[in-house]
Formats: sequence, C-alpha cells, structure tokens
Amino acid sequence: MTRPFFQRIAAAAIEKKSPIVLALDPRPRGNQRLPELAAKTICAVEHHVCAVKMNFHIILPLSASEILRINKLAHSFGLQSIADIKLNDIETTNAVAVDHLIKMGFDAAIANPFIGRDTLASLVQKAHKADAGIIALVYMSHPEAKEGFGLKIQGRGLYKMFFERAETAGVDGIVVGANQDEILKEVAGRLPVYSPGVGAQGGNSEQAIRNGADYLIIGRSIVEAKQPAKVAGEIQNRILSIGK
Ligand code: BMP
Repeated sequence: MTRPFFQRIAAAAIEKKSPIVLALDPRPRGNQRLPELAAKTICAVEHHVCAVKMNFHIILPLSASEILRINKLAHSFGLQSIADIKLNDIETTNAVAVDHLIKMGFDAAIANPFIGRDTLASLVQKAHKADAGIIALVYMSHPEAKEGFGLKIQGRGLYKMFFERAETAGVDGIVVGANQDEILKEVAGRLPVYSPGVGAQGGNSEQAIRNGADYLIIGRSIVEAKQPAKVAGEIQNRILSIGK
C-alpha cells in the first residue's frame, strides 16, 4: 500500500535534507517556453528541495499532459508535487477537481476551510482514498490576510476555526504565512505546517523554522534567481544550520 502523502513528503524532506517546497511559479521572458523553463528549474534545484508546488502560473496555461510530464520529472527525482489551486467550492466540484489533479500526477492539493467542516472532511476522504493529500489554508502570508483569516467572530479569530476544522477533517498539513510569527508559534506542532512568504514577501526562513514551520514554500527568490541552485542551496544550508 502507498504511504499517505504526509509521510511521503516527510520522507522526501529527510532524503533531500531539505524542508523547502519549491513554488514553481516561472514567468518566462523573451522566447523562453514555460514547460522547458519549469523542467529546467526542477532539474537545477532538485537536490535542495523535497517537493514542488504548482500554481496558476503552470496550471492555467499548460495542458494536462504537459503538467503530467512535469510531475513525472519531479517524481523521478523523489520529489512530491502539490497543486495550489486553493480549492473552495461545493463538494461535487471539489471532487471533480481532485480527480483531474490526481490524473495530472499531483500528490496533494491545497484547500480553503472556508468551505466548511463537512465539505472539507469529505474532500480529505476523497483525496485519501486515492493516496493524495489535502493541505488547508489557516492564515495566509500577505498583509491583507488579517482582513479574512484574522477576522474576529464572537471574539475568536477565524483562523482558529479554520485550524480546528482542518484538524477535525484530518488534513495532511496547514498553510500559515512565514511572516505570521505569533500565529505560527500558536498553531505549530499539531499538524505539519507549510509556510510561504519568505524572501520576496519579506519573511525570514530561519525565523519561520524557529517559530515552528515544518516546510518552507519558496518561489521567486529561487525561481527568478540568476543561479537558482546556488540560492536554494544557501537557504537549505541556513535552515540545516539551525539543527531543528
Ligand atoms: P514567493 O516565494 O515567490 O512569494 O511564492 C510564494 C508562493 O506561495 C506563491 O505560489 C503563492 O501563491 C503561494 N502562497 C503564498 O504566497 N501565501 C499564502 O499564504 C499561500 C500561498 O499558497
């Protein structure tokens, strides 16, 4: 039987000695072609990351077979692959989306607990039946996250409810912005925490790990660097030096 997603990515992080999830968000310049640029980036940094995360940069413009090819390449290096479409719909639509993502070779998808506890739980069950994982948003990294995830409802932060829903639904991990220091400290330790927002968005990798992040989602500072492998390796070494 295939191991669950949260175990596969944990094993990949140990194997690669890296908790970095590459946000594969390439923005081609000149005559660069997106599929080749994506493949080149994966080949360059595969030693320094445990997974890739693809967003609309890839999922909207490329065909299902082009995406499957990229996922196969990632898998050939022992990397897991996460679809970041922040699923946020009714149960049947979420289920259809998950079926398509799995056919494209993804191991996990990110979802928004705004859909409600039971809808999230049903999505998790659907994904788990197919050996795929679900990662739930709990508090995003951008400054306006406070206008949604930080809303107070009857005195309680919405993110706390999202965290509880995520935990009850049996998700494989949660997303909390790397720059949300206090919230990271508050929720860390119960579910694997994926933290975007370092580098280009101003967050600090080591600080996020110290605050309890298990995985760092990093895009532009690696993908758009002149030497992506060098930058990814430097971040990896800084994280390893913390010895967490
Ligand atoms: P970058 O390191 O270039 O800022 O990329 C971060 C990636 O993580 C992007 O793909 C973005 O859509 C995603 N992301 C985020 O930045 N903050 C969140 O709270 C959740 C995300 O999925």
